[in-house]
Amino acid sequence: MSEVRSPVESDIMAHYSRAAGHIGLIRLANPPVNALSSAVRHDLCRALERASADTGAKAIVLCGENGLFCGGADILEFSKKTGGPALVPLINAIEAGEKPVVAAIEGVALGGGLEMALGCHYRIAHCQARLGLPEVMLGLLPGAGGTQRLPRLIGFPAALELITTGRHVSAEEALTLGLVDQVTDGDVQEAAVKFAQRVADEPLASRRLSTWKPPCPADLDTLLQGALGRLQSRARGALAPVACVHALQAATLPFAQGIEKEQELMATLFSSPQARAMQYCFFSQRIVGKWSLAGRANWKNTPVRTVHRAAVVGLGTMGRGITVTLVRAGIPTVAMEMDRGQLQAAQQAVTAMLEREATKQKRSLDSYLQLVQFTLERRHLQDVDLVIEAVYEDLALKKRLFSELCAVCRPDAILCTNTSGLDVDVIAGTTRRPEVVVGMHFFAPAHVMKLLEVVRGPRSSPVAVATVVHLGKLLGKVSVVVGNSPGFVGNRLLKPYMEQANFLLEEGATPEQVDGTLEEFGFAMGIFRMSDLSGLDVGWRVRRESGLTGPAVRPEESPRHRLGCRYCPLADLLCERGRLGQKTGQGWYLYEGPEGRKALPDPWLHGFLDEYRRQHALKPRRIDQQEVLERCLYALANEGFRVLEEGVAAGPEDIDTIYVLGYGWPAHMGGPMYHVATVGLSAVLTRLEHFHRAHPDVPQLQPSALLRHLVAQGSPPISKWRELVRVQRSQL
Ligand code: 3H9
Repeated sequence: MSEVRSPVESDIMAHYSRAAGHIGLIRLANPPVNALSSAVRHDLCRALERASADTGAKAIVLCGENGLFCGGADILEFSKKTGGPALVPLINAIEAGEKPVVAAIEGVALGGGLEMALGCHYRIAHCQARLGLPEVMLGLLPGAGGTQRLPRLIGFPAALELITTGRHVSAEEALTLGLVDQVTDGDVQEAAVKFAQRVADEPLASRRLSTWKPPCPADLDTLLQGALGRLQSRARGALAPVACVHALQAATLPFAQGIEKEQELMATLFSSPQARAMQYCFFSQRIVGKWSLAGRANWKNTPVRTVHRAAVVGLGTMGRGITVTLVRAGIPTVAMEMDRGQLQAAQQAVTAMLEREATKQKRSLDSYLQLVQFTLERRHLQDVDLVIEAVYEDLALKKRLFSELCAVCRPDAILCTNTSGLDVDVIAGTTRRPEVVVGMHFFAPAHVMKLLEVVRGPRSSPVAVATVVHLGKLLGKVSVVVGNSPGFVGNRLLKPYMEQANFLLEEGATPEQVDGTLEEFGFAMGIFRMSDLSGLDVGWRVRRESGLTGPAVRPEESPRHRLGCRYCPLADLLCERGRLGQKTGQGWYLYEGPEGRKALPDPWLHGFLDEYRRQHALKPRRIDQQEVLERCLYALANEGFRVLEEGVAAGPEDIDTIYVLGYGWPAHMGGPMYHVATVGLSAVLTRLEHFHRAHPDVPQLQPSALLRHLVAQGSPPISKWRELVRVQRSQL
């Protein structure tokens, strides 16, 4: 062992001690999640040696401190060169030991943590514990024997599902699957010690999973081939899910050969750019939680109010999803509508959604329904701690509602508006208490999507922001605190991206070509299919309200220019013809009918584009995939730099989290800012300069000052941008 470790007891990260009744106890101590860092692995080896040499100990319990078993390998060490014993032989040594080892699982056993538990001879879990092999979410596979031991223990179909999705399972489900031997609602260490006493003299041979013959169902080949086919089309270019299936396939081989294959596949993934991107996403989602406001208020020093009771006002699609999300998190909720018919429809829809949730969670529907009160009456808002307004996206309507909310709610109640881009401060200005008003931009479907943009108005109080961020976490969301700029961060960046896509149509591309390129890049959906899904009328209304189209436009104005800048009226023309997307069965694509899902190329649209180009004397040209990607994605990222310059987002991690969790950007490509950092800032600047020269009437293609500044600084790594931007802004 090359590493020299301090002998101070408090530094030791795997303590050995003796528990009652001749049981040795090894306790991992590496807060916050007892990750298996090189130091932990080193100390665990020593602890195991002590335990096996301790003649007074007949069996061993392995547990973790801080109410948590183990969160897996130390992800922070993946980018460093570290020493310490490797995990695979360490787990093999636990399994091969002569004394039974019982894993006492509380909190979580994830990744390498669960793989270590699979190397133990028995597993006891606390009823609240969660278990899983989430490596695929980090661009990896379970590379410490997980792909070989798990199918031996729970069978191929279940192992395949858990490993390729990275899903966490509850202790109860783990028991049903045979992943754990016992579940307790008491002290898990005590239960494990008792269990260890019971099994201390039992023969161990049959408890070593590596010696088990994998149960090979007759249809295994079909199962694995089917999974490969599905994943290849769904993974959108991600390597890890496919590698997981190949590693599982190797579990039909003798254990040692299977491990060899697992290691080989892991080595390829480990050094891949995709794994780096996904690990960046993991840490970004944690960094965004560390928000700070102008002044000194931040996530650490700001108190959070407990939301004992919440309300949702407006029960359209978003309001219903938000209600389900609150109820699912156990928060008593008043669900309010203004119209009796709407209320009844919403009650039915919410009940049906909760019924599905109850079945999934194996809970009674009543346990959910008793948390929700449907009402038409404002007085029911009097005692709530927080209201989420989710009415139609109409500023006048929202302003009216907020002045009423201010009159009816408690003075300290936090008033939130679910808006995708309206001015939160204007809404706050209609109340006597603008400090309690915060924006909460949920993404549809609100009970599914993990992203929440928390919009801090200039007058929002730190406590209100902190409370909403905390509520987001309780709802299972990743909250990103953003500034109050039109479209906030997500929708603001969407504008130049969409504009470029539209300009490309004018210049000769088709929606299929643009979408195909973006989907090949890894987007869940190309921009035109996405517009069809959300409805073309949404943007049309915004453009009419802002005078870009509609009666406010002077007849002498060129249809392709507004305020001196290039403008593409194609989407407006489709809307004028009633082509609003999926809802009308026609948009950028053709659908089987209204509400149809399958986007088909539309010969009418191709003819319409030809005619439009003829009318405007636009000579179509061949546009290659690289231009589609560069124009769309660099314009988007360029706006991202502007958002950073203005302090609307605190760092590139915020923008990337928003795009990965809310806009279908592939996690294995990190996010728009990560993407341009990977391509190279100087190369991106050169391309933007080139495109701006070619299209001088498109300001979004003009490279932002921050991009130029970063290039002038020698293109520092993305991990440094946050601090650079903060320092630069503090000097303004
Ligand atoms: C693996 O095991 C590979 C093996 O198969 C093979 C190896 C050969 N490492 O999320 P939180 C930090 S791959 C390092 O806010 P929560 C996290 O960054 C690993 N750090 O708390 C944060 O730091 P900070 C497979 C980690 O209560 C702090 O802990 N395992 C790790 O909401 C708190 O995290 C996984 O993928 C780690 N493994 O959720 C599990 N985990 O305070 C990944 C966390 O500085 N972890 N941190 O911001 C999680 O899913 C969640 O963190 C967990 C706790 C559920 C554990």
